[in-house]
Amino acid sequence: MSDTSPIAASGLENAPENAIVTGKLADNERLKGESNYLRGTIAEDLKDQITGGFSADNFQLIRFHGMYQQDDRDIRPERAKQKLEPLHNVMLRARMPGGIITPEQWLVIEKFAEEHTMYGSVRLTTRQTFQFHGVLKPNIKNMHQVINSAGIDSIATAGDVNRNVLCTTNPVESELHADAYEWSKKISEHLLPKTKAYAEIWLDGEKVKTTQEPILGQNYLPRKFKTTVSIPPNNEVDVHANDLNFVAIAENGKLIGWNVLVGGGLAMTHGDTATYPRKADDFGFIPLEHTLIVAEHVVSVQRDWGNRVNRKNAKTKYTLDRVGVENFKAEVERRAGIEFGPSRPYEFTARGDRFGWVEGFDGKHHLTLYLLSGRILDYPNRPLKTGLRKIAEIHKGDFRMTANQNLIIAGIAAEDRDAIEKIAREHGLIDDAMTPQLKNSMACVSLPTCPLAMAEAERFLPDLVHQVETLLSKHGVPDDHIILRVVGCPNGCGRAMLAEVGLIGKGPGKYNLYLGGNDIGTRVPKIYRENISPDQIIEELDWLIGRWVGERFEGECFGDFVIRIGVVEEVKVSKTDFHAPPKLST
Ligand code: SRM
Ligand code: SF4
Repeated sequence: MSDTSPIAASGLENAPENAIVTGKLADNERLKGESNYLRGTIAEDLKDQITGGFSADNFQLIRFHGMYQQDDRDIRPERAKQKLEPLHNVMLRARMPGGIITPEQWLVIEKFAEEHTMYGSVRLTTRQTFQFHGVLKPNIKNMHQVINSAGIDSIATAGDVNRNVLCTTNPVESELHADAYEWSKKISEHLLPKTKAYAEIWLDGEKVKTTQEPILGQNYLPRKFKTTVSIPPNNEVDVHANDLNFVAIAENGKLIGWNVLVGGGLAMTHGDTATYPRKADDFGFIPLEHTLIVAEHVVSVQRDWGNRVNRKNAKTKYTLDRVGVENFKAEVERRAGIEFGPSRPYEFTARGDRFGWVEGFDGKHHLTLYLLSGRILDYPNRPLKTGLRKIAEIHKGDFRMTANQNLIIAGIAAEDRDAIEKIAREHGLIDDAMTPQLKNSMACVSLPTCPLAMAEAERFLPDLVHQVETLLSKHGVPDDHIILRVVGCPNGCGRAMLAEVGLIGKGPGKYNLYLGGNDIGTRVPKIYRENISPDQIIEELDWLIGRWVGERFEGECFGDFVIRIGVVEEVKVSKTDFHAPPKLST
């Protein structure tokens, strides 16, 4: 493989001139290409007990198997002082399309977390799955075998592939949810890598030579790729954070097809204006029978036209901005042999979880629990993990993880409601003192496990929310809320770049403050203050909330208000507006 030529061997005949970025390929391209379909030397590395880590390329390759090598940053300096290598361990992220898990599976993962991880927690993520943090090398293979025996795997939850497919969780609306969930599983299966490397390495599966990856290609995708299935009016999955979105269109309560939205994504790099959060574009309507072929060819066009030279500009959102939305769409149509129809009308009106009890279309009951940052542990006076274990022991329905890091105990018979609510209350899983503000606040993991964190997020959130609650009370609106999200760095894992108030870590104790997203997740916010401390954040929010309460129109959300009064300008087209300096008013 030449390091200056494009990887794509096909799909070039109709490509616009700038479809292929030439130049020295990113090193990840070499390591994927040489990996023998994601095997590398992981199996050999696993036997090396001299180090707790993975060497060279395997450090990256284990991601395709759903793991990241980490170490606890709180204890890193102390270990360095003692001349010890960092306490290497892995974080595992499971594959769970639509976030549904049975009580039996829950008991298995909870037991593993308790007995074999450094932190003992099960961490629900913003993409409807769970993570174990702190699994030491001798336990890794066992971990895969344990979760696999419960029917769970971690294939392609990280790396340059299609990740866990999200699906609107709340099962109350109609049969639409059941249908949408089935599609999320089909899409996930269809786009999975076909290599048997996972089974071979972790499950002692038969060695089967892989000869091709028909959809992803030998070098897999240029970068991570994310897909959702959503059911309006709920935008809980935050479609604009994702490369590919199937928005359900129904007639007479029956799912008939999708509007397909392509090219969303939230990450950026501080100081690099060639990177920015971007909303997805609406390609139009397709009937159900075109779902898999369209998914396949949005992926294949991105596979062939995505930037393999610069990983910071490699996601689908940048490919669209480089080649043009119409060119990308036309190529998907040509390869899939379909035409997108005109978009069908739909509306998002919410994206929060519906906390507490709701009754479903089938007469079953569902209980949505708020779990601060999705971290399930036994805290003093709030033994959340024990509570969920007790619920799992008697629950006959399922558990559904939401894209807001929360959990729905779903499918409860009327006669079991009281018993489950009693356990939830006794273990702090339901607490009537939780405010709407708390329930609409979210943070990414950040320190101590995330190697990319620049500032605290999950550990900063409780104090921050408490202060915002105090401001709302001070201004006389204790039951109102603002969509508030904090992330420890501009990668944006807690989706701050779709929040009304988004905080992005800049350095220890310092954040950039973004304002002007909306409450339904259809607008990217813009920077308002740079590099400020928690006290300065509260000072700014104090006067802004005061004005919002005093001057807002009826029902006007905070994000709409700050744009209307000119605190920040609206981001309409990310590429040009997001980094543009504010226009000076004359
Ligand atoms: Fe993320 C990398 C955690 C959702 C954008 N993300 C990471 C890593 C693995 C750090 C690393 O590369 O070593 C973090 C591990 C922290 C830890 O200790 O657990 C991490 N991301 C998370 C989770 C757990 C945050 C959470 O609090 O729930 C989410 C797991 C999702 C999942 O289950 O698959 C998570 N990450 C997201 C999202 C939100 C979403 O997808 O809805 C985004 C923004 C959307 C997007 O992709 O644009 C996101 N994570 C990133 C990026 C930037 C990607 C880019 O386009 O440049 C990175 C860094 C990277 O890939 O180089 C990253
Ligand atoms: Fe880590 Fe940054 Fe993602 Fe937070 S946003 S989990 S700090 S990569």
